[in-house]
Amino acid sequence: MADVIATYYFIPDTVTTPEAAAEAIRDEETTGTWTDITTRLSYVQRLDGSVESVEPAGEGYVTRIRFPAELFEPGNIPQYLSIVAGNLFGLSRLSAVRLLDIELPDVLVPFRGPKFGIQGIRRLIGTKKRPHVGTIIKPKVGLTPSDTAAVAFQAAIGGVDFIKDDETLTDQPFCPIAERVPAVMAALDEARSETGRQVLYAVNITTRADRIVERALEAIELGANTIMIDVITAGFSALQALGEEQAIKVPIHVHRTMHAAMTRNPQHGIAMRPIARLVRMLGGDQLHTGTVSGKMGHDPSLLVGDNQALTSAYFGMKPSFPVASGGLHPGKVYAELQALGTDIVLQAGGGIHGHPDGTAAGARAMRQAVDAFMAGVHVTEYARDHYELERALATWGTA
Ligand code: RUB
Ligand code: CA
Repeated sequence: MADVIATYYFIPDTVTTPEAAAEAIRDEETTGTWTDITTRLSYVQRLDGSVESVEPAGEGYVTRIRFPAELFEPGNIPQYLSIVAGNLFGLSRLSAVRLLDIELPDVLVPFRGPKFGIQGIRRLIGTKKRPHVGTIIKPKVGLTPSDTAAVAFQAAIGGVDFIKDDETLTDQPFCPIAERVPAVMAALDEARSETGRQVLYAVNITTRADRIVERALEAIELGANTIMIDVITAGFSALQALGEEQAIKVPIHVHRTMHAAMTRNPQHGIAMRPIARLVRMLGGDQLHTGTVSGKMGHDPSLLVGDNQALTSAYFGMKPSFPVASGGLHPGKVYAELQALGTDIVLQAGGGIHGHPDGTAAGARAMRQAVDAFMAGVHVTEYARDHYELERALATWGTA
């Protein structure tokens, strides 16, 4: 039976050799503890695992550790994480340790992946190649349902493909789902009768795990054509419940708020790549992975690989749509598409609703910036006869 391989970056403490530090991870996460134990009967040895390699890297080392597949309960993601991303983070023999990637054998991947994926979402919207443009309704909280719907209408007639709630808007009394979803969907129907274009609206159904499927089904009953989950705060099991629920027949948009507590320190924590793999396996159709030029800051070389974890061949699963979001505006579209390719959702909140001529003009400017890229025309050149784009570039520049 093939086993699990987890790759870690680590820095040992001053008195521990790199090999001993890697063995400490293996021992803690398999059959060992801090001292020899009398209850370690001989037949337990098959579950020991092994340190496959330890190589110098930067200020520390990279190790590949093999964990026997039998240690894992198939399909139980919390239990997988308690092994490959568990107690090891607190071991004092390592001054820093970061999970970089995880390889699973097929027996441990009894998951179906996204129901829609990139092609399924493209079919819903009616696109073939071009990047999708999305927006986050801003202000992120505070608007009433009818004002939320009014902003959604403007974004839709301006040409966005996708509209979403922000991560902190769920079902607060100032904008309850029961009123927000019908209001936004009616606005999008009205926009469709003007433009002929279907726009997706992802309502944030994040809630306690035991109620999340119920809330998703309620939102769909109210007309939602996409649902959104904050996967790190809600938990991977909550996403799994949504992904495996056959009655949910709409795409799942996955926001990753709180991820930076794990991903930001390059020497410690959990990299985005294993998070992306889990989200795809568990049914996320779209996932925020970051931008090369936005407000959150990412290493472009890692981001391309993270997006590939969503899109390259993986146990026959559909590819998930990577979402670039955070501080984007029309002047940044070229850099994003140049680095990340065109199978991407570009989202702009402030970069659409902050346009000096309002939301519809902001949406048009984003679409024009995408059209410029697809036509191979420089954005400043394209702006000469595209007024909304010209105004956006004059406001925010092209850096
Ligand atoms: C972006 C926004 C998203 C962030 C999250 O708004 O609301 O929550 O992109 O970051 P704006 P990430 O376009 O106004 O900056 O996508 O990196 O997880
Ligand atoms: Ca946000």
